[in-house]
Amino acid sequence: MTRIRNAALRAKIMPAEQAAALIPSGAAIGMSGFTGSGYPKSVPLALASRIEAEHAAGNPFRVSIWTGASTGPELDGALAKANGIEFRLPYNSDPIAREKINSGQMQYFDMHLSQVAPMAWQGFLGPLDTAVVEVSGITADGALIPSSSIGNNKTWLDIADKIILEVNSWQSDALDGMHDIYYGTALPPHRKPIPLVNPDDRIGQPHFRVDPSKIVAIVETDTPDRNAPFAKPDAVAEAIAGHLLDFFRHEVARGRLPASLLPLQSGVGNVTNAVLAGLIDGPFTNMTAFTEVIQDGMLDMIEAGKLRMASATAFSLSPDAAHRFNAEAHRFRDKLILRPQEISNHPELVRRLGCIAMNGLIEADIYGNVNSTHVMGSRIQNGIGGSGDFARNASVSIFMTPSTAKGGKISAIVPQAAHVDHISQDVQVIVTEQGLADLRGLSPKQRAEVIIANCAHPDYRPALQDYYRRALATSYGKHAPNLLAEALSWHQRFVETGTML
Ligand code: 0RQ
Repeated sequence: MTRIRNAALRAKIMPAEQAAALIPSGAAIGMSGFTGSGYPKSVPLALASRIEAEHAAGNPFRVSIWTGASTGPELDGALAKANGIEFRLPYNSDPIAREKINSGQMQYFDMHLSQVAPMAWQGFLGPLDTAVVEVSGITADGALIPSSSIGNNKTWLDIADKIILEVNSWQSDALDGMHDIYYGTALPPHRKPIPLVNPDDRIGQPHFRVDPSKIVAIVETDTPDRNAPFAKPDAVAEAIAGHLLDFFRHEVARGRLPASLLPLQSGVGNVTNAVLAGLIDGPFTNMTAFTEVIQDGMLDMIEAGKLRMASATAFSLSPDAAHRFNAEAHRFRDKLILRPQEISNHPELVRRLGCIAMNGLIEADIYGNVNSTHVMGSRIQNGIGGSGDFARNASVSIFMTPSTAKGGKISAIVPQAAHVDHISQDVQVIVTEQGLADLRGLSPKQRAEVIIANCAHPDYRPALQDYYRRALATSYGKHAPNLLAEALSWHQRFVETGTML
């Protein structure tokens, strides 16, 4: 049965090439997509081919791409390869786009994910020419049934001059009803409280409203989401998860966390997936998640009866889990809610619900300032994503990492972070496979001692202790002692020799 149940809109069905031809050079395009789910899979490829042809003919052609977060190779990869992206926001993890950004060929504005929609509405990002949005269907009265991510789609559909829809029949039709689109946000000075007090509250409607006169093209697809596989947790990930579970048990025993914990936010990646796997076997029950992405581990926790429900803006599943989910989506219908990212990541809601935030990091310094984004202070890895939305507002803000990177040549604990995304006030707990540092209530000097003792790798611990002792003796100030001429010397040594050792 067709997914496009509105007869007038069926008349707008066309091939992707014809739809891509409607996008002019220089356009800003608001695309759907969040961590490899729900991104358009056909129009961006057609646009990339068109750009390549224009470039071959000697004509300049580049566009700006705004999304929810990361997408898939058919979008970021193809357009970056075609040298077609002039400007990108708010998050990228595609390797080709990363290389273009780091070699200076693409502008990138990496930003808090909750702030994209309000900034777009305020006009700070400029006009939006076209929205290209994947949906899983269109109702008889012309409303749009969202896909496997929501991201910023509500905003793109509202503010774009014209709209191209991809209707993807690969997406489960049981997604219909899982979404909660809140239309009550306003700009200052007209903002009202967002009426969500529990992670499972529904405050909006299941479908996007859309002005049909703005829809210029509809493209039918039947293509899977990117769905990167997760590695099986290794010993390092399992050790990190073990320290964190001990911490949760301890906090529950002390009466500082309830037995069901607090709504969980979990970044993507193998370490966070290992933590979720650990929670299945742990003593905590009736848990909830108020997070950005629903990963394999959360589906497993629901099936194990440990997680009561999860609220997010997108799925981020391995191919196996996506297959399982698509076959049995109806079983998860009352346990999963997908929301716009300005709601899933809203600081007001994260603070009200008291989330437990668990995110990865690139490096932390001995005072607990965290760099999530820039390798050696200048090469972007991905972006800050939602980590800042959650870290500052969570009731427990946890950052996790292996204690070394690149086979031991880089220490994740350094004298001074070469770039700071999360200041020490937003970093309450740091965990590596070596151990856990609970930094709450500690001064900078107290923090330095526990971070070095508990989190640093033994190969780097003596050098960190030596640096700290000398800084304490001779630093200009003794509040957060540093040796200015030496603080970034570990990074410089890596750049020059390929190792911090
Ligand atoms: O590089 O893939 O080339 O080997 O960074 O590192 O250890 O696999 O860990 O996948 O959890 O990523 C901070 C990047 C960690 C991620 C970061 C290199 C390492 C590897 C990945 P390779 P790991 P993870 C929810 C919240 C910001 C956004 C966020 C991130 C690669 O967690 O992007 O939190 N966070 N969003 O080798 C040099 C170091 C390094 C290093 C790691 N110190 N120096 N390279 N790497 N540490 C999700 C969203 O917002 C959508």
